[in-house]
Formats: sequence, structure tokens, C-alpha cells
Amino acid sequence: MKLAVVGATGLVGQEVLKVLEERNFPFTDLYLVASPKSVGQKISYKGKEYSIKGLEEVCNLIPDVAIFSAGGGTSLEWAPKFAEKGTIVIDNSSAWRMDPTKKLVVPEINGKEIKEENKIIANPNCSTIQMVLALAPLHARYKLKRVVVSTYQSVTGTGKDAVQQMMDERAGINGAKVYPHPIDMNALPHIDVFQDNGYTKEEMKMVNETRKILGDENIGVTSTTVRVPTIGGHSEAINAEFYTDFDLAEVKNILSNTAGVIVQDDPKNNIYPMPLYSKGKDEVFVGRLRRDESQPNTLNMWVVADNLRKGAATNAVQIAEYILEHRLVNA
Ligand code: 11C
Repeated sequence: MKLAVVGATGLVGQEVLKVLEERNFPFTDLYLVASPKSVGQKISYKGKEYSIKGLEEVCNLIPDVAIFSAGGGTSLEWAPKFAEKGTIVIDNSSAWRMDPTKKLVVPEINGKEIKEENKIIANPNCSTIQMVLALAPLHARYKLKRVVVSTYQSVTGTGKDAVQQMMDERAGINGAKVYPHPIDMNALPHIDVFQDNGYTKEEMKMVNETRKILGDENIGVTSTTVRVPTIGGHSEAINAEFYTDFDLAEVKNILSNTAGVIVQDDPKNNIYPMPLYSKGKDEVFVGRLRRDESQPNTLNMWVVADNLRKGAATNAVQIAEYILEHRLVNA
């Protein structure tokens, strides 16, 4: 199988390469693509040097699978060109997620939806992935009615320049400026652009993508997304109301037995998920499980994951593994 990684020098692209290496992903050829200014530079993978190539060159090499992490504009223009030649594109941008003809996939939840004819497969937003992974098994058991979520999102979700802005501010350097305000020692209730309804695009991604992945347009979802000066991962305070009542011990048991989820919930011993410790991990961590005492059938929980891993790179590589395992690619 010939594999391309588009956006190989970005934070997500770099993490994709790490995940491929850790999981010993089986490819015969690896094509790395980045912006024209990086073409010709070398990236080392498993001790071998790979020259960065341009999009057109790699498109014509017809990789079997291409993992795109190069932003919505590049995906909108190039994913169809790759797909037309027969490449399966796994796209990390928001470009195709809500297109009704495209599958939006978290393999543990709805991998089965992928069919051989799907040439562009969308990878959900990081903050959505970690939330739905924790909610899906509870939805299957108790049926979700409404979700209220507030996020505490890492600067790594914005990219390298945002990490630099935080570090520059911390060092007292007047350097990178990505956000409209200081980020260090601050919290910005503003992720992605504002929409006409007063919500940000990030907030609406959480609403729309959750319904699409869980396959239920009737679930009420409302979201407030906040950027905080952390780098390890995104955290989410989730309030989930179900149609049927639950037993807290059973909830813990369900989550403990969910693939990709680790329960860390022992408040007496100060054990709960934290972004600092999720960095570099593929799992979604869940804790602070408790009943919402203000209304029936409602659960509060705190969900943390490395947004560059399960939120992006790991999920994309898992989709590639799924299509290989299920022989949905002609490699
Ligand atoms: C953030 N969730 O943390 C964003 C990054 O739609 O794939 C990913 C944006 C996307 O800023």
C-alpha cells in the first residue's frame, strides 16, 4: 500500500508520522507532502530520509491512501483530485464533515459505515471525537436527550504558531501573535470564527458532528468552547441528560469496558483526568463521574484527551487501519 501524508510538517502531520511508526503501519511507499516552501526538505521516518514533495506530484503517483492535515482550503481543492484518481482520502479538516455524501468516522463508533465507494472520508473535529467516544456507549444504553458541554482547549489545536505565542508571552518576548488577545494566564471564549447565531464555528462543529456520528438528529447539543494555555490536550465538562435513568456504578463499568476509554475517577485520592498527562496518549480519559442533582437522568463528567492524538492523528490512522483490515482499498 502506498501512503501519502499531506501536511507532514504541521503539528497534526508530525503526530500522524509518530502514530504510523508506533503502530508499525504497513506501507510499501510513503509520500510526504507539505507547502511549496518545504518541498525538497527531508523528514526522517524510522531512520530513513524522505524528501517532501508537492501536491501535484504526489496526486499523480496515485497513493492508495492519503491522510490530509493541511487545512480546509487544500482539502477542498485537492481531495477530489486525489479521489478521482482512485486514492482514498482521510481528511482531517472541516471541509467535508457535514457533506451528506461523506462519512464522518470514529472507527470504534461508526467504522462500519465506511464502504468501498467512499473515496473521501472525514475525520471529526478533535473536541467532538473525545466527547462522542465517551457518550456513544452511554447513548446506546440510556439514549441521550441533551448534552451541554464546555471545553478547555489546548493551544496545540490552533497550531505551531499558537504554541509559540504562549511560549513567547511566558518568556516576556513580543513575538508570535495568533490570537486577538494574550493566551498565557488567560482563557479565550473564542475558537474559530463567530457565526451569525452568536456561536463559534468550533461550537457548531460539536453540535452538528455529534449528531451525525451518533446518527441521531434529535439529540440536543449546546456548546461553549474556550481556549486555555495548556499544551497536553483538550478537556471538557460534559452534562448529559438521558431518556432513561442510570446507575452510576453501571456507567463506570460501561465506560471502563469501552475500547479507547480509560476511567480515572477516584476523587478521594485526587485521581481525575488532566491534560498534562494525556499528552502523547491515544486514549480518552474520563472522570469526575457524578449525578447532576438538579434534574433526573443527568450525568456530569470530565473528559480529557490529547487533541493531536485521538482528536486527530490516531483517529485518522485508525480509519486507515480499518479500511486495510476490511479490504476497502485495492492495495
Ligand atoms: C481547535 N478543534 O482546537 C480545533 C482544531 O476543525 O479540525 C481542529 C479544527 C478542525 O482549535
